[in-house]
Amino acid sequence: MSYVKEAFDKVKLRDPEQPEFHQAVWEVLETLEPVFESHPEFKDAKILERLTEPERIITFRVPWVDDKGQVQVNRGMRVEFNSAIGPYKGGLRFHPSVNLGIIKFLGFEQILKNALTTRPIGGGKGGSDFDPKGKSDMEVMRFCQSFMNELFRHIGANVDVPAGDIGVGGREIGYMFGQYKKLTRKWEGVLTGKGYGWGGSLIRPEATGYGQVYFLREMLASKGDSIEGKKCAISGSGNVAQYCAKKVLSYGGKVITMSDSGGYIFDKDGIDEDKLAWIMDLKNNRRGRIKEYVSEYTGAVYHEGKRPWGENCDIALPSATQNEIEEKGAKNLVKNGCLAISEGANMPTSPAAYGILSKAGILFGPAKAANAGGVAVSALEMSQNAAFDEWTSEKVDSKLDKIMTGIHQQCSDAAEEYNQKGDLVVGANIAGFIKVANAMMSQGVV
Ligand code: NDP
Ligand code: 2IT
Repeated sequence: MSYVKEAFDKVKLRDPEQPEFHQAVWEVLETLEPVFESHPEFKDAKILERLTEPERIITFRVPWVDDKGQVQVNRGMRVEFNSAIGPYKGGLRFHPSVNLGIIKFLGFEQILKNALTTRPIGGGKGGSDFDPKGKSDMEVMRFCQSFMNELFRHIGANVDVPAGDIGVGGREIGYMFGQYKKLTRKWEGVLTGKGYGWGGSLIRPEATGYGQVYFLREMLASKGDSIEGKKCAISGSGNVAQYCAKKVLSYGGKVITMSDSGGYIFDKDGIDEDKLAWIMDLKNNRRGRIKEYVSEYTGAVYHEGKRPWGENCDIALPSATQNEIEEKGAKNLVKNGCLAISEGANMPTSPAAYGILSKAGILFGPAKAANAGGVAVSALEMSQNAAFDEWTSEKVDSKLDKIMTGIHQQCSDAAEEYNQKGDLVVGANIAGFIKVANAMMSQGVV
């Protein structure tokens, strides 16, 4: 049996009930065999075995009182996965589906993603099975404060720096930051994605979606093509999807779909700047459902319980959640002549779907490269906080653009070096892995 398969079997055996974690690990390990041929020292140092076992896992009870005076109990967790190249860094997800396997998959992805950003940040992830949907602002505040009442012991500006993910945006980061400050008496860059004016970086809200589209631009440019005039199917309508749509529009692309967990909207005339502003108000302020779009824009159609991949599009931009492109969706995308996919969500493409897309030769930007813009600007926020400085949007955006262009280059170069030219999945895995493995080699067995 090959070394990577053996290492993977051990991972499965140790935690058999974590399918998403297994999927994330295997998607990486299956591409690393050639690295161990040229670097046998990584095998001797058990880098894989160490990389797949978190340095530390913290789980805790989060009790809080709802608006009716009832006591509620959720579970909180933080997986401090790998600190070889910097403090643990990665988001917090609040969603009823959250469990340890999901947080471990996200934390594992984050290690390699963060390495690709070229910033000194290690990998971590956390969250809770708390569902912010339908909760009042005061309920969300009480939950966030209770969550931080335990988490504050484990984090710090140079230790572990959480941020947002599904269900955690500016509002939640604000409440958690306030509680951290009250408990520790420290104003420090312990969370990123803070509000502008109290330590938040300009362009952080935009960064993941913008970065996803900069990565797409680079993939298309490598084939002499561009975004202009392309029909883009976007899933999700949260933070990543919104700014992905905005950047597509600025490059002259046409956005034909957006979605939420209820279904998707198709607008044949395109979702333009004004319609997007309406969606952003719906989602960020009124906290409504995407189906309300068709009452406002009557030319559009709502498809209940469906995902947008059956629509005829040139480009697919999955920006909602894991495994949202499955076999059927992938077959439809191929059939309809889709040219490129840039992943905004983490692990949105199932392994079977990826097999179909890759066989068809569709340009594919994997999440750990294509969505790294968010965490990259988080690292820029940490730099600004550490220096008590504030940069202009132009400065942050231009750094983001350079980082994304650089990540595309790193992935292309690594794929070529390992004789798999053009395979950005292989390139992202190898480039990220080698950086972390070298750091681990230098630091001894810890
Ligand atoms: P938000 O909470 O802002 O938005 C999430 C969107 O995805 C919503 O439209 C939501 O619909 C939809 N969604 C969530 N879960 C499901 C589900 N199970 N099935 C269908 N739709 C679902 O989160 P973000 O935009 O921040 O995150 C989106 C994705 O991007 C995630 O995979 C996240 O890990 C990834 N990501 C986020 C980064 C960031 O900086 N925020 C950085 C890099 C990656 P509904 O409102 O109905 O739940
Ligand atoms: O998946 C991700 O990269 C994020 N949710 C952002 C993490 C961060 O620390 O900004």
